[in-house]
Amino acid sequence: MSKGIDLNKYFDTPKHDVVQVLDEKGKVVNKDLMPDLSDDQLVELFKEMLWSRILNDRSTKLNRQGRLGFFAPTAGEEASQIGSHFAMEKEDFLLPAYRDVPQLVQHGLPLAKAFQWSRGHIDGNKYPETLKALPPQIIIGAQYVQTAGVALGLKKNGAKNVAFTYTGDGGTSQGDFYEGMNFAGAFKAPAVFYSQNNGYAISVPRHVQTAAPTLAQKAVAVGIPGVQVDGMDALAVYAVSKAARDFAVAGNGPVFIETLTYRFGPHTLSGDDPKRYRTAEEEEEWHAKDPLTRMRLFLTDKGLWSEEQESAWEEEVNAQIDAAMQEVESAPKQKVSEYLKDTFIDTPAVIQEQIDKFVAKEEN
Ligand SMILES: Cc1ncc(C[n+]2csc(CCOP(=O)(O)OP(=O)(O)O)c2C)c(N)n1
Ligand SMILES: [Mg+2]
Repeated sequence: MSKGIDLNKYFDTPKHDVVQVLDEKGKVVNKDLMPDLSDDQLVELFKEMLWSRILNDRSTKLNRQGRLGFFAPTAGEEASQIGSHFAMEKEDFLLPAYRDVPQLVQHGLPLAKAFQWSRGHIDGNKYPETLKALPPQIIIGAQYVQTAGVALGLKKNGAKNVAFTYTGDGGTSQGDFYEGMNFAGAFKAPAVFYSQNNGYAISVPRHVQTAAPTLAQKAVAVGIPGVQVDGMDALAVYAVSKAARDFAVAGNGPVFIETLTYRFGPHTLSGDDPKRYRTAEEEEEWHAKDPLTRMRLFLTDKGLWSEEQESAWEEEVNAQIDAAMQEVESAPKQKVSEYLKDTFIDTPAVIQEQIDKFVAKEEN
């Protein structure tokens, strides 16, 4: 039996409050943290969130009609996704995961490209030169390592810009998660790492995923700040993100942010049924925290938003989506030969043979 050392005393969880600005009724609960945004900016933030919800709903329908392919629902995560992106500058670099298409489009990716990507068309991965972003990462955690590299590059080039990346709660169990944050921390690289904790990695609940009481505390091991924020509160997410960006640009190194959020829909539209692992009560509890509801109440209370404005904006967004879809559906179909041509700089003979075979087929 061991003597003198009580390991139970060595469990350590930093005690910090979850950052919150708005409560569920849209009331300001923390005036000191109220971000410095003009009325126009507050409205813009809400309009982007609403845009994201409409895009979610339309993408779901388009997928069911067979007009879109892969889609990872985003409803419920608007404060986390749009609130964080709102703190990004155009020249900042975005490294998203598969659920982060809304931030990508807000960062400058044409919506039609996002739809091409969903449909598996290679043109969906060909980005405008000016867009500082990589396509959505499917390999869980890989974007954390890439972000460390991008951020170090920004630092070495003397850019006053930051790399922003996102993973989920499940992503924090991957080796890449630690490697990326450790490297960025060691080199004081300007990065903001997000874990959007929506409670589940597909069907695996957060508490089964890791013994760590919070995900934010995973930052402690690599010596960088780790902040837990109410991920249903866009103003809180923005406030923390803006502080993190300022911190990184000032040369203090990276920040890790855990947003406490929820996805209202399934993991993806490829066969997941959340009813098999979530209760209706739990879903109701989270719907009561809907990020759109509290922002809408907040703005309406300030006289900045009305039902008429909302209907007009919905119409405009739907028209944007229709136009992007029309562009995609009238574009030439993907050719297998094109896809193969893009795989190598110097095409090996065996691939050339396949290209020739497909070209012959496509010409018929
Ligand atoms: C390296 C790797 N392992 C497994 C998968 C399969 N996979 C896709 S999504 C997912 C769950 C991720 O959950 P989380 O990180 O919480 O993100 P969320 O989808 O909830 O946003 C898994 C295991 C993958 N894409 N990459
Ligand atoms: Mg998750």
